[in-house]
Amino acid sequence: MSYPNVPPVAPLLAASLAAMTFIPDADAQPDGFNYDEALVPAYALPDPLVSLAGKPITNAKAWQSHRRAEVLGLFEDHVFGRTPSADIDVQFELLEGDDQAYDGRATRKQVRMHFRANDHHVAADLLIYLPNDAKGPAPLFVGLNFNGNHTTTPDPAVPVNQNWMRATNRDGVIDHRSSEVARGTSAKRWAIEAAIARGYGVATMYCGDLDPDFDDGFQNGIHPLFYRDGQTQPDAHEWGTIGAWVWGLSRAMDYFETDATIDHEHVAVLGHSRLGKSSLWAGASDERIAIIISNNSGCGGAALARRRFGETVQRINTSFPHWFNDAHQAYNENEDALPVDQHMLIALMAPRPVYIASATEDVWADPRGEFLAGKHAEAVYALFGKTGLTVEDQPAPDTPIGDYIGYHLRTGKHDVTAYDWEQYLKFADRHFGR
Ligand code: GTR
Repeated sequence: MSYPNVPPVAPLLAASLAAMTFIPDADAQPDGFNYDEALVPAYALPDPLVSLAGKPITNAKAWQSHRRAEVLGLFEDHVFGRTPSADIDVQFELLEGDDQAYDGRATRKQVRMHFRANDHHVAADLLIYLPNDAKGPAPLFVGLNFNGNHTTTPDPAVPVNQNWMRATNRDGVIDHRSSEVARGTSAKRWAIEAAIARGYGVATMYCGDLDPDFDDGFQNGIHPLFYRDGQTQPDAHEWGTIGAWVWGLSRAMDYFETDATIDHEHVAVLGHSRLGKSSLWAGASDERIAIIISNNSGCGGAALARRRFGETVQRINTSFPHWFNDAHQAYNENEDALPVDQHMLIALMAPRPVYIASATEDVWADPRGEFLAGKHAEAVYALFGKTGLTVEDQPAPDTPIGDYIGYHLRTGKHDVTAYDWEQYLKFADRHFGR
């Protein structure tokens, strides 16, 4: 696979300078943003239960047959972008498999997904572990990863991903290219052994296989596969990078449907931070996903945009102009004009179970705004006779709550921890009847 517009490999000197000055994206709580609850502006949220024509939506049938599509369309047009329709040839190639992974407790499969159109070819590798003591097809957690499949596990059979990496000059990545040193560096974020022990499979894929996480005008990754004759970049309402990542998750869902060892009706999608925004968008756009988990997803994810607490729409569109569609730029410092807010993204999961997780030190992501998005989505769950969070106020740290909308505020930083996974496993056990 080759990416024509990947930035050139920088000289070593520049690399070591960058290493000294590198500030992790997600740990920053930049100055000039509001972190004071008392300074949150007054705002009015759009009502998920009033149609564009002004009609009240009073039952599940009206939501499912009409209003849901309207809300989904608003997120497509104004936030994440529309996925163009195009004829893409998709093929799955089993690269290898081994039933002795994790000391014989799991079976590993590595599946290469090939995407071809317009003389372009892009491949994305799906790494799957399934429990060996499963009584039948295994339910599964699937999630995108930030730095390559080889970083999610110490398993030496997973090849080092050769594609461009956003993070650089740390954790075995030099000049945006990974190495053997990176193996297992994100393993703490992937509770593969805990999941296997409880009868779940885990599947993951590197988001940069689908679209490298930088703003190159959409010349690399899967976007060019979808261009019409003469088109050189997505139209204003078409998708950005998050849309491409989510398209890849749906192709993974297609694969699961072909694999008899996977219970494709019991798949939970999980994502952290930008990949948590992606797991929510995946759950909204692909109703085959049975449980949706947003870990510290923040602005553009679970956090209400109108609160302008921590990261704002303008800031995210400036730092990451490629994540959303071009039309989303119109809402920079103009959140009140958005025809949606993120409670409506949560509502698009209904009636499926959704879990929103925050962390006490992750104020950039607005933990309270993440909770409130769940709160304001409850009205849609109620149409289905389902209870949501079950509480009125944001719970104390480390107190998981919720029925169909799960929530916790973990003590600590912007991260995915064993504690977070423990709550997701319990939530899945409960909703999958295990
Ligand atoms: C930050 C960004 C957040 C979040 C985070 C991450 O820089 O502002 O919205 O997406 O990166 O993905 O780690």
